[in-house]
Amino acid sequence: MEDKKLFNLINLEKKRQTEGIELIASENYASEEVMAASGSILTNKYAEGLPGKRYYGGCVVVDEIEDLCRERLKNLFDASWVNVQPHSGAQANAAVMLALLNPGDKILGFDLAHGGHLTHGSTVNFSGKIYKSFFYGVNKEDGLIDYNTLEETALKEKPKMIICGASSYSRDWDYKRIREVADKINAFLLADIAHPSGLISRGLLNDPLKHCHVVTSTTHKTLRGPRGGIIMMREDFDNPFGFKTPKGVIKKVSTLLDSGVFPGTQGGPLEHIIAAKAVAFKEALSEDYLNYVIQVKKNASAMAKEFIIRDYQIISGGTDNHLMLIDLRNKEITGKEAEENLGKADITINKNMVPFDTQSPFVTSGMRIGTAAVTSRGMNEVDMVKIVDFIDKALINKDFLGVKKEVNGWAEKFPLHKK
Ligand code: DSN
Repeated sequence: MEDKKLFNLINLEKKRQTEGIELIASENYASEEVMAASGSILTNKYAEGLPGKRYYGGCVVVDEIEDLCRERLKNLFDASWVNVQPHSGAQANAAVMLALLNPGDKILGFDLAHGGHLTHGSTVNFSGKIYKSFFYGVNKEDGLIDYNTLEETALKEKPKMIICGASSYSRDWDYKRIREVADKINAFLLADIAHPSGLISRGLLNDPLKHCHVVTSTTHKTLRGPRGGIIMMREDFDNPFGFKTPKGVIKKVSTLLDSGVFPGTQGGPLEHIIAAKAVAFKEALSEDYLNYVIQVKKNASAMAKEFIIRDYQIISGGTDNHLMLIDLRNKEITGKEAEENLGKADITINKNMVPFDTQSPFVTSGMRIGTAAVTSRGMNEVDMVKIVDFIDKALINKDFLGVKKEVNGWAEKFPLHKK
């Protein structure tokens, strides 16, 4: 190996991932086949356009790969149209907005400070700079989505697009109810299912494709694929509003979305990543993966239960999916301190704003925890109780080195990939 410096760093990161406990809710361990595809020779190929309609020669093989990927994704979510080219979830959302909105149009999304995502209208993001954004949040009393405020704001402001989906909300969504609101004002309904998409794909949570016009996701969280994005639709939502070109031709929404990705917001697709997505979708259709997502959910419930026993305050009182958001104020610890102190014990989490937080986003009052990665290593409900014990010991007793030693010895029992 020529580039010793760089590959030594990669080995250090491998050691970190192997010896520690990974609880960042948006991370996971992709399989060796997913990594092999993403590190393959396909990285050399330019393929702007779509299979059969490329702007470059030599695309025969990558056309087959992208078609295989699209078919597998359609099967996984029972979608009739998909685009597998977005480089990330943020890119997928940008493409959808570019395709369906005009600059200055109003959008209504879940507040980032309550658990939403930057690309759902945050003023520091393109979505809040190009479009005029409005927000709904959660109720202060129960931490659940405030559907009444969502409806009131939608009826008052008449946004052209309503966005549902979150990055730190532990409960399922009532897509049907939001669709009813969208229909009253003739708005597009976009669901960004980046976090729970793996659980949704195998029927463990409500199906957004049944009610939302367009659905986006990342592929590297609970879906356990390479880092990337996707866009999906079901046939009944294609062309609900009759988009017309200047010549009066009615365009299908799916055609607009394809152009939103390329040439709208991206150039050449990453065919090596598309191949890795294809591997991940095949895995996600398997019996093994179904058992995996069932266990992810069981592990999150077991962990939330144990945190509650130890007087940690879980926002909304529990979880329906793979994650939980914990308000640390009763423990007199900030999110920043928790992230730093757990890091010293080789436990990785991220600090997170809690709804109605009084701290800045750099400090925060909470921590977000997810079970997708630890479940990939084969951990079960008993192991979740052990992890909560490690966390509690590190945060409360501050015995970082003692806990780190225990964590490292214990993590050894759970290899990243099955042999
Ligand atoms: N998707 C975000 C997360 O949940 O970590 C990052 O953008």
